[in-house]
Amino acid sequence: MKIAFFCWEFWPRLVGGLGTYATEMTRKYVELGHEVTVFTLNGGNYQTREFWNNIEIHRPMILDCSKIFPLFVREDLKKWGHHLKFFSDIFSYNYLSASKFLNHLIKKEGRKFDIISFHDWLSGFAGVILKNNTKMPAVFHIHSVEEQRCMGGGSEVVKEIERESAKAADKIITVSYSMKDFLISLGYPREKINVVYNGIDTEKYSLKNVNWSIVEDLRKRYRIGDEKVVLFIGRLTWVKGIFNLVRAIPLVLEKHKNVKFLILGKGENYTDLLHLAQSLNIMKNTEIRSEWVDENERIAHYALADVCVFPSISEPFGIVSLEAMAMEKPVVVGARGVSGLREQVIPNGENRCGVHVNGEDPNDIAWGINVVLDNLEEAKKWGKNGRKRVLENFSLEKVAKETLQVYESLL
Ligand code: NHF
Repeated sequence: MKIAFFCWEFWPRLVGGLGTYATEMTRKYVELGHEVTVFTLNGGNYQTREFWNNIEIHRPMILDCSKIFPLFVREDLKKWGHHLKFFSDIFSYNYLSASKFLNHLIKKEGRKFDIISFHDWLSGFAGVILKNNTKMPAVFHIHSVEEQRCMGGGSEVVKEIERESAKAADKIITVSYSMKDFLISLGYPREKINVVYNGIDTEKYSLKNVNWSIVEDLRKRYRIGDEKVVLFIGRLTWVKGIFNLVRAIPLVLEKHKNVKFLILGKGENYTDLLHLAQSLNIMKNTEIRSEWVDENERIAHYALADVCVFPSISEPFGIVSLEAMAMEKPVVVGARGVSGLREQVIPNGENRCGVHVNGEDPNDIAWGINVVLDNLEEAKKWGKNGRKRVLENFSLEKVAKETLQVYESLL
Protein backbone atom coordinates (compact mmCIF):
# COMPACT_ATOMS: atom_id res chain seq x y z
CA MET A 1 0.00 0.00 0.00
CA LYS A 2 0.99 3.59 -0.48
CA ILE A 3 0.17 5.30 2.77
CA ALA A 4 -0.11 9.06 3.34
CA PHE A 5 0.50 9.53 7.05
CA PHE A 6 -0.43 12.81 8.76
CA CYS A 7 0.91 13.25 12.29
CA TRP A 8 2.07 16.52 13.85
CA GLU A 9 4.81 14.75 15.86
CA PHE A 10 7.47 12.78 14.06
CA TRP A 11 11.17 12.01 14.26
CA PRO A 12 13.27 13.91 15.23
CA ARG A 13 10.77 16.30 16.86
CA LEU A 14 9.09 14.07 19.44
CA VAL A 15 6.80 15.40 22.14
CA GLY A 16 5.22 12.31 23.69
CA GLY A 17 3.90 8.82 23.06
CA LEU A 18 2.26 9.82 19.78
CA GLY A 19 5.59 10.74 18.16
CA THR A 20 7.19 7.50 19.34
CA TYR A 21 4.23 5.56 17.97
CA ALA A 22 4.31 7.34 14.61
CA THR A 23 8.05 6.92 14.14
CA GLU A 24 8.14 3.23 15.07
CA MET A 25 5.00 2.23 13.17
CA THR A 26 5.94 3.88 9.89
CA ARG A 27 9.34 2.18 10.03
CA LYS A 28 7.57 -1.13 10.46
CA TYR A 29 5.19 -0.47 7.54
CA VAL A 30 8.19 0.16 5.31
CA GLU A 31 9.88 -3.00 6.58
CA LEU A 32 6.72 -4.93 5.69
CA GLY A 33 6.96 -3.66 2.11
CA HIS A 34 4.66 -0.63 2.13
CA GLU A 35 5.42 2.93 1.03
CA VAL A 36 4.95 5.67 3.59
CA THR A 37 4.84 9.42 3.04
CA VAL A 38 4.69 11.40 6.28
CA PHE A 39 3.41 14.95 6.67
CA THR A 40 4.45 16.55 9.92
CA LEU A 41 4.84 19.92 11.62
CA ASN A 42 8.07 21.70 10.86
CA GLY A 43 8.29 23.67 14.09
CA GLY A 44 11.84 24.88 13.42
CA ASN A 45 14.33 24.61 10.65
CA TYR A 46 13.89 21.02 9.67
CA GLN A 47 14.18 19.93 6.05
CA THR A 48 10.94 20.36 4.15
CA ARG A 49 11.43 17.09 2.24
CA GLU A 50 13.75 14.26 3.17
CA PHE A 51 14.09 10.49 3.22
CA TRP A 52 14.83 8.77 6.47
CA ASN A 53 14.87 4.97 6.79
CA ASN A 54 13.09 4.83 3.42
CA ILE A 55 10.25 6.98 4.76
CA GLU A 56 9.49 10.10 2.73
CA ILE A 57 8.93 13.01 5.11
CA HIS A 58 7.35 16.36 4.26
CA ARG A 59 7.49 19.26 6.69
CA PRO A 60 5.96 22.32 5.00
CA MET A 61 7.34 25.63 6.25
CA ILE A 62 4.58 27.26 8.25
CA LEU A 63 4.20 30.99 8.65
CA ASP A 64 3.32 32.79 11.88
CA CYS A 65 -0.41 33.66 11.63
CA SER A 66 -0.87 34.38 15.33
CA LYS A 67 -1.71 38.07 14.83
CA ILE A 68 -4.48 37.39 12.34
CA PHE A 69 -6.20 34.44 14.02
CA PRO A 70 -7.69 36.36 17.00
CA LEU A 71 -9.56 38.58 14.52
CA PHE A 72 -11.85 35.83 13.33
CA VAL A 73 -11.75 32.80 15.63
CA ARG A 74 -14.42 31.86 18.17
CA GLU A 75 -14.42 33.05 21.80
CA ASP A 76 -13.37 29.58 22.95
CA LEU A 77 -10.10 29.90 21.04
CA LYS A 78 -9.50 33.51 22.05
CA LYS A 79 -9.35 32.25 25.63
CA TRP A 80 -6.25 30.28 24.68
CA GLY A 81 -4.28 33.54 24.93
CA HIS A 82 -0.72 33.11 23.68
CA HIS A 83 -1.47 29.41 23.05
CA LEU A 84 -3.54 30.53 20.09
CA LYS A 85 -0.22 30.62 18.24
CA PHE A 86 -0.08 26.86 18.72
CA PHE A 87 -3.52 26.49 17.19
CA SER A 88 -2.62 28.64 14.23
CA ASP A 89 0.63 26.67 13.71
CA ILE A 90 -1.34 23.45 13.76
CA PHE A 91 -3.85 24.82 11.29
CA SER A 92 -1.07 26.02 8.97
CA TYR A 93 0.69 22.67 9.13
CA ASN A 94 -2.55 20.91 8.26
CA TYR A 95 -3.55 23.21 5.42
CA LEU A 96 -0.10 23.29 3.83
CA SER A 97 0.29 19.52 4.16
CA ALA A 98 -3.10 18.81 2.60
CA SER A 99 -2.27 21.20 -0.21
CA LYS A 100 1.19 19.73 -0.80
CA PHE A 101 -0.24 16.23 -0.85
CA LEU A 102 -3.06 16.96 -3.26
CA ASN A 103 -1.81 19.82 -5.42
CA HIS A 104 1.81 18.84 -5.60
CA LEU A 105 2.33 15.13 -5.09
CA ILE A 106 -0.88 13.88 -6.66
CA LYS A 107 -1.78 16.51 -9.26
CA LYS A 108 1.65 17.79 -10.27
CA GLU A 109 3.88 14.78 -9.77
CA GLY A 110 1.17 12.26 -10.69
CA ARG A 111 1.75 10.15 -7.61
CA LYS A 112 -0.82 7.57 -6.45
CA PHE A 113 -1.79 6.84 -2.86
CA ASP A 114 -4.09 4.17 -1.43
CA ILE A 115 -4.96 5.45 2.00
CA ILE A 116 -4.90 8.51 4.21
CA SER A 117 -3.99 7.86 7.83
CA PHE A 118 -4.42 10.87 10.13
CA HIS A 119 -3.76 11.12 13.82
CA ASP A 120 -5.68 13.01 16.51
CA TRP A 121 -7.28 16.45 16.09
CA LEU A 122 -3.79 17.82 15.45
CA SER A 123 -4.02 16.36 11.94
CA GLY A 124 -7.80 16.38 11.81
CA PHE A 125 -8.06 19.44 9.57
CA ALA A 126 -5.92 17.72 6.92
CA GLY A 127 -8.01 14.56 7.14
CA VAL A 128 -11.30 16.42 6.79
CA ILE A 129 -10.01 18.71 4.00
CA LEU A 130 -8.70 15.74 2.02
CA LYS A 131 -11.93 13.80 2.47
CA ASN A 132 -13.75 16.83 1.07
CA ASN A 133 -11.45 17.11 -1.91
CA THR A 134 -10.69 13.50 -2.86
CA LYS A 135 -12.46 10.17 -2.85
CA MET A 136 -9.62 8.46 -1.01
CA PRO A 137 -10.32 6.19 1.94
CA ALA A 138 -9.20 7.67 5.23
CA VAL A 139 -8.63 6.31 8.73
CA PHE A 140 -8.76 8.59 11.74
CA HIS A 141 -6.51 7.35 14.56
CA ILE A 142 -7.69 8.51 17.96
CA HIS A 143 -4.83 8.44 20.46
CA SER A 144 -6.68 10.69 22.87
CA VAL A 145 -9.69 13.05 22.90
CA GLU A 146 -10.31 16.36 24.59
CA GLU A 147 -12.98 15.04 26.99
CA GLN A 148 -10.50 12.45 28.29
CA ARG A 149 -7.35 14.62 28.24
CA CYS A 150 -9.07 17.39 30.15
CA MET A 151 -11.34 15.19 32.29
CA GLY A 152 -14.54 17.04 31.52
CA GLY A 153 -13.16 20.47 30.62
CA GLY A 154 -11.25 21.38 27.49
CA SER A 155 -11.90 23.29 24.32
CA GLU A 156 -15.21 23.04 22.46
CA VAL A 157 -13.46 23.77 19.17
CA VAL A 158 -11.04 20.88 19.65
CA LYS A 159 -13.94 18.57 20.55
CA GLU A 160 -15.76 19.59 17.37
CA ILE A 161 -12.67 19.02 15.21
CA GLU A 162 -12.37 15.56 16.73
CA ARG A 163 -16.01 14.75 15.99
CA GLU A 164 -15.83 16.13 12.46
CA SER A 165 -12.71 14.03 11.84
CA ALA A 166 -14.54 10.95 13.08
CA LYS A 167 -17.48 11.78 10.81
CA ALA A 168 -15.28 12.32 7.75
CA ALA A 169 -13.21 9.16 8.23
CA ASP A 170 -14.23 5.79 6.83
CA LYS A 171 -12.86 4.03 9.88
CA ILE A 172 -11.51 4.96 13.28
CA ILE A 173 -8.69 3.19 15.07
CA THR A 174 -8.21 3.76 18.76
CA VAL A 175 -5.63 2.43 21.18
CA SER A 176 -7.57 0.47 23.83
CA TYR A 177 -10.99 -1.01 24.56
CA SER A 178 -11.27 1.45 27.39
CA MET A 179 -10.96 4.29 24.87
CA LYS A 180 -13.44 2.60 22.54
CA ASP A 181 -16.02 2.41 25.36
CA PHE A 182 -15.36 6.01 26.25
CA LEU A 183 -15.78 7.17 22.63
CA ILE A 184 -19.05 5.26 22.34
CA SER A 185 -20.27 6.87 25.57
CA LEU A 186 -19.55 10.26 23.94
CA GLY A 187 -21.63 9.32 20.91
CA TYR A 188 -18.85 8.38 18.45
CA PRO A 189 -20.07 5.87 15.83
CA ARG A 190 -19.53 2.41 17.34
CA GLU A 191 -19.53 0.64 13.95
CA LYS A 192 -16.53 2.64 12.71
CA ILE A 193 -14.31 2.02 15.74
CA ASN A 194 -11.54 -0.60 15.70
CA VAL A 195 -9.10 -1.19 18.55
CA VAL A 196 -5.44 -1.69 17.81
CA TYR A 197 -3.02 -1.49 20.71
CA ASN A 198 0.32 0.32 20.49
CA GLY A 199 3.48 -1.74 20.21
CA ILE A 200 7.18 -1.32 20.90
CA ASP A 201 10.51 -2.51 19.60
CA THR A 202 11.31 -5.40 21.93
CA GLU A 203 14.90 -5.71 20.71
CA LYS A 204 15.62 -2.13 21.64
CA TYR A 205 13.73 -2.27 24.94
CA SER A 206 15.54 -5.27 26.32
CA LEU A 207 17.94 -5.91 29.19
CA LYS A 208 20.26 -7.27 26.48
CA ASN A 209 20.47 -3.81 24.95
CA VAL A 210 21.52 -1.79 27.98
CA ASN A 211 24.58 0.40 27.99
CA TRP A 212 25.62 -0.33 31.60
CA SER A 213 28.17 2.47 31.70
CA ILE A 214 25.28 4.95 31.26
CA VAL A 215 23.49 3.17 34.12
CA GLU A 216 26.58 3.63 36.30
CA ASP A 217 26.77 7.33 35.36
CA LEU A 218 23.12 7.72 36.32
CA ARG A 219 23.75 6.06 39.68
CA LYS A 220 26.48 8.62 40.34
CA ARG A 221 24.43 11.52 39.05
CA TYR A 222 21.46 10.66 41.27
CA ARG A 223 23.69 9.56 44.18
CA ILE A 224 22.16 6.10 44.38
CA GLY A 225 23.89 3.60 46.65
CA ASP A 226 21.92 0.59 47.86
CA GLU A 227 18.54 2.32 47.66
CA LYS A 228 15.68 0.71 45.76
CA VAL A 229 14.68 2.83 42.77
CA VAL A 230 11.10 3.79 41.90
CA LEU A 231 10.90 5.35 38.43
CA PHE A 232 8.34 7.50 36.62
CA ILE A 233 8.95 8.53 33.01
CA GLY A 234 6.45 10.67 31.11
CA ARG A 235 5.11 14.08 30.38
CA LEU A 236 4.99 16.22 33.52
CA THR A 237 1.33 17.04 33.33
CA TRP A 238 -1.32 16.51 36.01
CA VAL A 239 -3.33 13.91 34.06
CA LYS A 240 -0.36 11.53 34.35
CA GLY A 241 -1.03 11.41 38.10
CA ILE A 242 2.32 12.99 38.98
CA PHE A 243 1.05 15.21 41.81
CA ASN A 244 -0.53 12.19 43.50
CA LEU A 245 2.65 10.24 42.94
CA VAL A 246 4.66 12.91 44.74
CA ARG A 247 2.05 12.96 47.55
CA ALA A 248 2.47 9.19 47.81
CA ILE A 249 6.24 9.43 48.35
CA PRO A 250 6.16 10.28 52.11
CA LEU A 251 3.67 7.45 52.60
CA VAL A 252 6.05 4.96 50.98
CA LEU A 253 9.00 6.35 52.94
CA GLU A 254 7.14 5.71 56.22
CA LYS A 255 7.43 2.01 55.45
CA HIS A 256 10.52 1.79 53.24
CA LYS A 257 13.22 4.30 54.18
CA ASN A 258 15.82 3.21 51.67
CA VAL A 259 14.11 4.25 48.45
CA LYS A 260 14.95 6.75 45.75
CA PHE A 261 12.23 8.18 43.53
CA LEU A 262 13.21 9.28 40.04
CA ILE A 263 10.80 11.40 38.04
CA LEU A 264 11.92 12.08 34.50
CA GLY A 265 10.12 14.13 31.88
CA LYS A 266 9.19 17.53 30.58
CA GLY A 267 5.91 19.33 30.90
CA GLU A 268 3.98 22.39 31.95
CA ASN A 269 3.58 21.21 35.58
CA TYR A 270 7.30 20.81 36.34
CA THR A 271 7.68 23.85 38.59
CA ASP A 272 4.52 23.13 40.59
CA LEU A 273 5.60 19.55 41.00
CA LEU A 274 9.00 20.60 42.27
CA HIS A 275 7.40 22.99 44.76
CA LEU A 276 5.10 20.27 45.99
CA ALA A 277 8.01 17.88 46.50
CA GLN A 278 9.98 20.58 48.35
CA SER A 279 7.05 21.36 50.62
CA LEU A 280 6.69 17.67 51.48
CA ASN A 281 10.33 17.56 52.51
CA ILE A 282 11.16 14.54 50.39
CA MET A 283 13.95 15.96 48.21
CA LYS A 284 16.58 13.76 49.88
CA ASN A 285 14.83 10.75 48.37
CA THR A 286 13.52 12.37 45.21
CA GLU A 287 15.03 13.47 41.93
CA ILE A 288 12.86 15.39 39.49
CA ARG A 289 14.65 15.85 36.19
CA SER A 290 12.98 17.94 33.54
CA GLU A 291 14.98 17.18 30.46
CA TRP A 292 14.59 15.40 27.14
CA VAL A 293 16.94 12.41 27.26
CA ASP A 294 17.77 10.24 24.27
CA GLU A 295 16.51 6.70 23.93
CA ASN A 296 19.68 5.00 25.22
CA GLU A 297 19.52 7.04 28.37
CA ARG A 298 15.82 6.28 28.77
CA ILE A 299 16.57 2.58 28.44
CA ALA A 300 19.30 2.98 31.07
CA HIS A 301 16.75 4.57 33.44
CA TYR A 302 14.50 1.54 33.10
CA ALA A 303 17.49 -0.73 33.73
CA LEU A 304 18.25 1.20 36.92
CA ALA A 305 14.72 0.87 38.31
CA ASP A 306 13.34 -1.73 40.70
CA VAL A 307 9.78 -0.68 40.04
CA CYS A 308 8.18 1.64 37.49
CA VAL A 309 5.09 3.63 38.32
CA PHE A 310 2.65 5.28 35.90
CA PRO A 311 -0.31 6.41 38.00
CA SER A 312 -2.23 8.18 35.21
CA ILE A 313 -5.64 9.56 36.09
CA SER A 314 -6.65 9.05 32.46
CA GLU A 315 -4.52 7.27 29.85
CA PRO A 316 -5.70 6.00 26.46
CA PHE A 317 -2.79 3.58 26.17
CA GLY A 318 0.52 4.52 27.85
CA ILE A 319 3.54 3.30 25.87
CA VAL A 320 5.94 3.85 28.80
CA SER A 321 4.46 0.95 30.69
CA LEU A 322 5.10 -1.36 27.73
CA GLU A 323 8.70 -0.13 27.68
CA ALA A 324 9.10 -0.86 31.39
CA MET A 325 7.54 -4.31 31.01
CA ALA A 326 9.80 -5.11 28.06
CA MET A 327 12.69 -4.15 30.37
CA GLU A 328 11.41 -6.80 32.84
CA LYS A 329 10.31 -4.33 35.48
CA PRO A 330 7.25 -4.74 37.69
CA VAL A 331 4.85 -1.90 37.06
CA VAL A 332 2.33 0.00 39.18
CA VAL A 333 -0.28 1.61 36.95
CA GLY A 334 -3.33 3.84 37.13
CA ALA A 335 -6.25 1.58 36.25
CA ARG A 336 -9.28 3.73 36.97
CA GLY A 337 -11.43 5.48 34.35
CA VAL A 338 -10.06 5.57 30.81
CA SER A 339 -7.02 3.33 31.09
CA GLY A 340 -5.17 1.40 28.43
CA LEU A 341 -2.68 0.62 31.20
CA ARG A 342 -5.29 -1.61 32.83
CA GLU A 343 -5.42 -3.69 29.66
CA GLN A 344 -1.64 -4.05 29.45
CA VAL A 345 -0.88 -5.02 33.03
CA ILE A 346 -2.18 -8.28 34.54
CA PRO A 347 -2.58 -7.58 38.28
CA ASN A 348 -2.92 -11.11 39.70
CA GLY A 349 -2.50 -14.83 39.06
CA GLU A 350 0.21 -16.81 37.31
CA ASN A 351 0.91 -14.15 34.65
CA ARG A 352 0.93 -11.16 36.98
CA CYS A 353 3.07 -8.23 35.79
CA GLY A 354 2.25 -5.59 38.37
CA VAL A 355 -0.29 -3.71 40.44
CA HIS A 356 -3.40 -1.71 39.51
CA VAL A 357 -3.99 1.46 41.54
CA ASN A 358 -6.29 4.44 41.55
CA GLY A 359 -4.19 7.31 40.19
CA GLU A 360 -6.46 9.81 41.91
CA ASP A 361 -5.52 8.52 45.37
CA PRO A 362 -1.99 8.97 46.80
CA ASN A 363 -2.75 6.34 49.47
CA ASP A 364 -3.54 3.81 46.81
CA ILE A 365 -0.44 4.66 44.78
CA ALA A 366 1.70 4.30 47.92
CA TRP A 367 -0.02 0.98 48.65
CA GLY A 368 0.79 -0.26 45.12
CA ILE A 369 4.45 0.74 45.35
CA ASN A 370 4.70 -0.89 48.78
CA VAL A 371 3.20 -4.11 47.45
CA VAL A 372 6.17 -4.35 45.07
CA LEU A 373 8.78 -3.20 47.59
CA ASP A 374 7.45 -5.75 50.13
CA ASN A 375 7.78 -8.55 47.56
CA LEU A 376 10.86 -7.69 45.57
CA GLU A 377 11.90 -11.30 44.95
CA GLU A 378 8.44 -12.26 43.73
CA ALA A 379 8.25 -9.03 41.72
CA LYS A 380 11.23 -10.12 39.61
CA LYS A 381 8.90 -12.80 38.26
CA TRP A 382 6.26 -10.12 37.55
CA GLY A 383 8.91 -8.31 35.52
CA LYS A 384 9.68 -11.43 33.50
CA ASN A 385 5.97 -12.02 32.96
CA GLY A 386 5.74 -8.44 31.71
CA ARG A 387 8.36 -9.02 29.02
CA LYS A 388 6.65 -12.23 27.95
CA ARG A 389 3.34 -10.40 27.71
CA VAL A 390 4.85 -7.65 25.57
CA LEU A 391 6.53 -10.15 23.27
CA GLU A 392 3.28 -12.05 22.78
CA ASN A 393 0.83 -9.18 22.50
CA PHE A 394 2.50 -5.85 21.83
CA SER A 395 5.23 -6.39 19.26
CA LEU A 396 5.48 -3.74 16.55
CA GLU A 397 5.00 -6.44 13.95
CA LYS A 398 1.67 -7.59 15.40
CA VAL A 399 0.36 -4.07 15.87
CA ALA A 400 1.46 -2.96 12.38
CA LYS A 401 -0.20 -5.96 10.75
CA GLU A 402 -3.46 -5.37 12.60
CA THR A 403 -3.47 -1.71 11.56
CA LEU A 404 -2.69 -2.57 7.95
CA GLN A 405 -5.60 -5.02 7.93
CA VAL A 406 -7.95 -2.18 8.81
CA TYR A 407 -6.46 -0.07 5.98
CA GLU A 408 -6.73 -2.98 3.53
CA SER A 409 -10.37 -3.50 4.37
CA LEU A 410 -11.06 -0.09 2.79
CA LEU A 411 -9.31 -0.70 -0.52
O1 NHF B 1 0.09 5.84 24.28
C1 NHF B 1 0.14 6.89 21.50
C2 NHF B 1 -0.15 7.70 22.75
C3 NHF B 1 -0.79 6.86 23.89
O2 NHF B 1 -1.80 7.05 26.06
C4 NHF B 1 -1.04 7.76 25.09
C5 NHF B 1 -1.63 9.07 24.74
C6 NHF B 1 -1.32 9.68 23.41
O3 NHF B 1 -2.27 9.72 25.56
O4 NHF B 1 -0.99 6.22 21.03
O5 NHF B 1 -1.03 8.72 22.39
